[in-house]
Amino acid sequence: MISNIKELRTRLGIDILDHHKIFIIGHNSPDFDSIASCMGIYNAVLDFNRDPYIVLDDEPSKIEPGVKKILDKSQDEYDFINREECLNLVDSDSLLIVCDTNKKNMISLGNDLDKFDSVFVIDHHETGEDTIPSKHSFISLNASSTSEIVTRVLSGLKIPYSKEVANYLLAGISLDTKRFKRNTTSTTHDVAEKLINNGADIDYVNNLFLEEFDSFCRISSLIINGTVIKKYSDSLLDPIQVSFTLNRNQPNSIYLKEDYAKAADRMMKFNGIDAAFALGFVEPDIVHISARSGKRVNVGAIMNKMNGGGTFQSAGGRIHTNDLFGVEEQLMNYVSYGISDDENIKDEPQVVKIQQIKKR
Ligand SMILES: [Mn+2]
Repeated sequence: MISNIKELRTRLGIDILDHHKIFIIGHNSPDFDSIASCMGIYNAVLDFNRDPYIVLDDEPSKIEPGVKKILDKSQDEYDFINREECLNLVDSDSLLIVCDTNKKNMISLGNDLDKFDSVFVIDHHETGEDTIPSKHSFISLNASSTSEIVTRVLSGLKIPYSKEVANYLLAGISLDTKRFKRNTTSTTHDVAEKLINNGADIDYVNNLFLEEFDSFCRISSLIINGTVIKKYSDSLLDPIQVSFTLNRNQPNSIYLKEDYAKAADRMMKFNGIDAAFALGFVEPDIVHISARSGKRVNVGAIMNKMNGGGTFQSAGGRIHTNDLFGVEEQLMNYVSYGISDDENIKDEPQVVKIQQIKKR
């Protein structure tokens, strides 16, 4: 185990130079600290003239909005790959650098560690039974965050980084210190000052934290202003109830695909809702549908009818049209195909061919 930053810089530099492909991974469900430290290390690898990749295997819709914003903005400059792509690229000359965790079960490559020639861990959490076996590790419980450690690596090695990376690293520190209220040392403040001198902007960082609130408000307003609930069985005590959410006042509004998924997820939390659909434009003329259900309605079957797809409880699709209400009406008519207590539905030949909704 490496015991100080100076040794970390040297060891890391040697290990990077010793390999050709450098894979960098943070913990699952990335936060500002893990993604920022991965990006900081990415810059170091580039400076050493090696090929870096950041491995990210989370489903985009499940990534926290502030982190998602960083990822979307960085898409062109960083090589983000998923676990499968990584396993296709990895060879005997590959190094894996793990940032902001030291636990096997916290990374998507936890069971693939033997495929790498060497593993290097940089972290600030306690070790335990599940700690990744690695040739080199720097785990400092005194550091406020992995971003703090990585910033010290970058400045010690005089590796240049953009003001965006400075922002993300500052966000990482700010997250793990609850805005500099916990776990800080004088080093934490020195590092923050360095980041600000390198272009980090406190206002930008604070706004990143509000991203989640923005998304919460957007989805809440979509649900409140645009949800209708329809009954699909005549059982008085236990009717099948399906919700349909779309922006009824301004149907042309464009939302993120994830917003619809989250709206449908949120509707499913209400007692008495058996299935939830959220739909609307993701681009002009492209309607996206997210469908969720419990045990009584097969939304996969319904979305198949709409030329989409998915599983019993989670499905979706896209339709090229500018008639959002037309899509909703069609969806409402197809719900009966998914009501699962009708045993015949699965074997029924698809007599009703879906009509492509015509563009008006
Ligand atoms: Mn952290």
